[in-house]
Amino acid sequence: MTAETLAHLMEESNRTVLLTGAGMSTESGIPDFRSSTGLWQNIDPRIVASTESLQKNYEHFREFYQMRITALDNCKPHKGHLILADFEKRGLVSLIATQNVDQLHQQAGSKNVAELHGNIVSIRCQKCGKPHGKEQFLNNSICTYCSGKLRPNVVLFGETLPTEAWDRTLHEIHEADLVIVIGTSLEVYPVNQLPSMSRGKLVYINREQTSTSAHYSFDLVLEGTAGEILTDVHRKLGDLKKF
Ligand code: BV8
Repeated sequence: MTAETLAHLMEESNRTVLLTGAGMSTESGIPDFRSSTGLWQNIDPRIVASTESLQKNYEHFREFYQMRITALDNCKPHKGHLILADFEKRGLVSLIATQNVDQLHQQAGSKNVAELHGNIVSIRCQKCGKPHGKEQFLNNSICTYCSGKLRPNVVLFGETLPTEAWDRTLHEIHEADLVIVIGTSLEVYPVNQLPSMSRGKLVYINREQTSTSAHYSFDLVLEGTAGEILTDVHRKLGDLKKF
């Protein structure tokens, strides 16, 4: 019933925006942050993923991101990512605003992706901002130009979000008549303000119930994994649109 309901909502919508989080990537082998198997169960994000850690704890910071960047080499988009790219191709999705830093949406073929928290696959110098290669970060190099510290282009706790991605997302959410939130606990500000900015229908897809769904008045909540739910919706759309 609920997958079919979502298929109908998507078919009727003129502009659908997706908001994804780490739960969209766990089926690709990338751990999330706050579920029982999440990264923050054993690591304090303030020690490894904040502006303070970059300044005062650089070795810890660098080790944490070297581990995450290396782990990405064995991860690829799963069926759910490929289905979202197919939805975009068929004009059913206009933007994916993601908190994910792994670029799996783009690897799956999605073109309109706003990286609200940046990514860990590109590197820059913290001091002069010049781009550097991933290998230079992985082998503990310093900036070629100013000897500054190298860091991934990820938005750390305490950093502002990229203006272009944020503004584009705000505009799209404002115009959307359907916003589908997939695999995020909505704990992180300011992304967690986005669903309440939607004037359209609001749908939540998550593996488990979180306190979140109580906060937001979702029109529809689908409990289960992104992969299985998106597969069901894709099948139902096929029945509807004969595509
Ligand atoms: C800013 C980069 C202002 C790191 C990330 C006190 C109160 C409120 C706010 C604050 C506060 N103190 C500080 C703040 C602000 C802070 C913040 O919100 N902190 C929170 C945590 C308390 N925010 C910031 O600092 C932001 N910047 O506010 O700037 C400013 C203004 C002027 C000048 C300077 C600054 C920056 C936030 C960005 C931080 N960076 N990532 C990295 O990734 O390495 S956040 C990090 O959390 C990731 O990006 C991640 O994507 C994001 C959100 O997490 P989720 O994606 O939701 O993941 P989570 O594990 O939580 O949930 C996944 C869900 O999926 C689970 O429910 C799980 O059950 C489900 N799931 C799992 N598998 C599946 C599934 N569902 C379906 N299918 C599955 N297969």
